[in-house]
Amino acid sequence: MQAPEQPAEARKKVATQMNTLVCTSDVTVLVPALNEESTIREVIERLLALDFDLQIVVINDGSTDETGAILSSFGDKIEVITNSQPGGKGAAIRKGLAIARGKVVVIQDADLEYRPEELPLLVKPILDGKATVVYGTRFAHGMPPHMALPNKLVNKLLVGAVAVLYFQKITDEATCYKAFRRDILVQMNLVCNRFEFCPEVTAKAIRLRQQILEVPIHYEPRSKEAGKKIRWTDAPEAFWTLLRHRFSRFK
Ligand SMILES: Nc1nc2c(ncn2[C@@H]2O[C@H](COP(=O)(O)OP(=O)(O)OP(=O)(O)O)[C@@H](O)[C@H]2O)c(=O)[nH]1
Ligand SMILES: [Mg+2]
Repeated sequence: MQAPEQPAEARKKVATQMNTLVCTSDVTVLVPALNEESTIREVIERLLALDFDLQIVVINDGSTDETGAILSSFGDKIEVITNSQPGGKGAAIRKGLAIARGKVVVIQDADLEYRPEELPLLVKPILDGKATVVYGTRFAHGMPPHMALPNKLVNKLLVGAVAVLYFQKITDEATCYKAFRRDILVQMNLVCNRFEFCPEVTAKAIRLRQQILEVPIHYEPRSKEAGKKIRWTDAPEAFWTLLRHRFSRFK
C-alpha cells in the first residue's frame, strides 16, 4: 500500500493562506458545551487565568440546564455561539472555527477531563514555529487507571488503525486535547458532525503531511452518569472515518 498522498493543490493553498490569514489573537480555544452546568464555569475561569492572548469561543448547543446562564455571566470576556438543537461536537467545532481569529486553534471540552493549565503545552510549540499539529497524549505513561476497559481497548485499536492505514506512529488518536495552526485546520474542510472530529482531523493532518507532535498530559475520565455523551456506537464510526478519509479525495 502507498503512503497517503497530499493533494498538490492543498499544499499550495496552505502556503498562500499563511500569508493572508487575519490573526488577532495568539490562540483561539473552542469549547463545545452541551449541558455542562457543573463544570463550565470552572473551565472558563481556568482558561481566563492563562497567560495568553486568548479568544474563547463556546459553542452551546441546545443546553437545557444552566450552561447558557453561566456563560452569560462572563459578558464580553468570551464569545458564545448558541444553537437551539444539539448538532454534535464536530458540528459545534466547525461553527466555532468559522469565527476563530487565533494563529492557533485548540479544543477544550467543557468538562474537566483535561486540565486547562496544560493547554500551553500544546499551544507553545505551534506559536514557536516548531510544530503545526500537537496532540496531548493521555498514554505517555501507560493507560490512565480510571479509564473503563472498553475505552482502553478502543483507544488501542484506533492507534493501531492509524499505524496500519497511515503508517504513522502516535500513542493517542482520540484525545480531546488537539491544537492546530489555524490555516491547517481550515484547510481540512471538515465535514464531521459528532465525535468523528478526532479521526477526521487525524486523517487529514497526515494527508496534508503534517507531523503530529505529541506531548504528555493528564486525564481524569468522567462517567456516563457524570455527563459523558460519547457512546459505544461512536467507535465503529471512528474506524470508518479513518478508513474513509484514507482514500477519499478532499479539496
Ligand atoms: N456544542 C455541543 N457540544 C457537545 C455536543 N455533544 C457533546 N458536546 C461537548 O463535547 C465535549 C465532549 O463530550 P464528552 O461527552 O465529554 O465526550 P468525550 O468522551 O470526552 O469525547 P472526546 O472529547 O471526543 O474525547 C463536552 O464538552 C460536551 O459537552 C453537542 O451536540 N453540541
Ligand atoms: Mg469529555
